[in-house]
Amino acid sequence: MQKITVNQQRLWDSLMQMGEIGGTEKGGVCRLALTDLDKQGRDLFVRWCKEAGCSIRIDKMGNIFARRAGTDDSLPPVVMGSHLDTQPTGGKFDGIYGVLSGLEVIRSLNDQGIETRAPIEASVWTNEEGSRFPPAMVASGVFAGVFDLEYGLSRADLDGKTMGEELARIGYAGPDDVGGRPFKAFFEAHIEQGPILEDEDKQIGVVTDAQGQRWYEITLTGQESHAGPTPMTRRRDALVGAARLIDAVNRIGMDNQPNACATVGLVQVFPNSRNVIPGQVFFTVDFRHPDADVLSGMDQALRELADRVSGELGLEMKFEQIWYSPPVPFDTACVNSVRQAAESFGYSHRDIVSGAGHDACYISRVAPTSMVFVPCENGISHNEAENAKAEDLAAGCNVLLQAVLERAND
Ligand code: HGY
Ligand code: MN
Ligand code: MN
Ligand code: MN
Repeated sequence: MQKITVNQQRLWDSLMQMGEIGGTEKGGVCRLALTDLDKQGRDLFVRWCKEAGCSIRIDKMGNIFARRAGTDDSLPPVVMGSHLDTQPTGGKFDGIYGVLSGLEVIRSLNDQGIETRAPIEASVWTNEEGSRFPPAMVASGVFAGVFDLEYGLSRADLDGKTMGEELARIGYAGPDDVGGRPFKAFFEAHIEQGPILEDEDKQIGVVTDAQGQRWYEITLTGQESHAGPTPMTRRRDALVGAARLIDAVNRIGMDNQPNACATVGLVQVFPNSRNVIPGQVFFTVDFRHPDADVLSGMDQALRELADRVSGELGLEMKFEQIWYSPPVPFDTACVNSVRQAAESFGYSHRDIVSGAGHDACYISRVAPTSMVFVPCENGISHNEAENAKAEDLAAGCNVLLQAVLERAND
C-alpha cells in the first residue's frame, strides 16, 4: 500500500515563514509568550488552519485547537501539537516544529483526500517555555488539572504583568473551559534539543519518557556598603554567597551523573554597581533527572548547602521551590505506534528519554501520549543557531501522520 507522506518543502517553508516573526540577526527567534510577536505567530497559524478547512477553538489559557472533522465526529480527537512561544535567544524549531507538523499532517490528508474516523486537531499550548512567565508548561498544566485556572492566569513576568492581562491584551483569552475534554491520543513532534540522535546518526527518536524537573528561586540578602572602606571581614556580600551556591549547583549536577542536569540561568544582582558590595542577589536553579529519588536527593543537598553558605556569610535567605514536574513515562501503545511507524518507513531510530520538558509531559496525565524526536544540528537548542534538516523534519512528520492515522482509525 502506497505510504502516505507529507510535503517536505511546504513544511520547511512554513517553518521559515513562522521563523520570520521575531526573527533575530543571528538567525534565531525571539517570540516570548503573549507578546505582540506571539500574537502575530498565533494569528498566522490560525489563518493557515482556517485555509486548511479547520474549525478553531481557543480556551481561557489561550490554548488553540484547529480541528479537522472525522467521519464520526462524536469521537474524542487525536491531537498533535506543541508551542509557538520561544526563549529570548530561541530557534525556529523548538515547539514550532510540533505545531506546524500538526498542520502539515492536516494539509497532507486534505491533499490526498484521506478521511479519518475520529477528528484530528493541531494544537498550540500557551507559554510552554516558562521563560517570561514561570513555570514552564503552565497552560498544558492547567489543561491537565495540575494547576487551577486562577493560578495559571496569575503567573506574572518580571514586570508584574500577568498571563491573564496579556491574554486579554492580545485577544487570545478564549471562551472555552481549559481541559475536561478527552483526547483519543496526543502526539508531540519535537527536535531532540540534545546530541544523541545526531551522534548515533538516527533519524527518529522514539520518546519513552521525559525526565523530572525541579525549579527554584533563591534570594540572598546581605548589606550594600562601600567597596573601598568596608573591611573584608565586615562584609555581608550577597554575591559571594550566590557564587558559592552557583558552584554548588554545578557540583550537585556532576555528583549525580549520569543523567543529572543542574543549571543557574537567571541572576539579578542589586544594586549591580561596580563599587558597591552587592546587598541582594536573586537567582534561579533548574534541576533535572529521570529518577524521582535522585532528584529528591539533589533537592536535599541544595537545601543543606544553601543553609550552610547563608549562615557562614550572615545572609538572609528566601529559598523557594516554585515548580516540580515528576519524571513522565509515556503511553506504551502510543510509543509503539511511533516505533512501528518509524520501522514502516525504514527510518533509523532509537528509544530515548527526553531531557527537556514538553507539553506532552502534562497532557500524558489526561490522554495516552507520546512524542516523536528528530535530530537537531550539534544537539543545540535554546540558541539562535538551532537548526535541523528538512528531510529529518519531514521524516518525523511522516511518522507523526502514520501514528495519528493509526489512532484515529482504530
Ligand atoms: O525547559 C524545558 O525543558 C522546556 O524547553 N520548556
Ligand atoms: Mn519545546
Ligand atoms: Mn524550549
Ligand atoms: Mn518544551
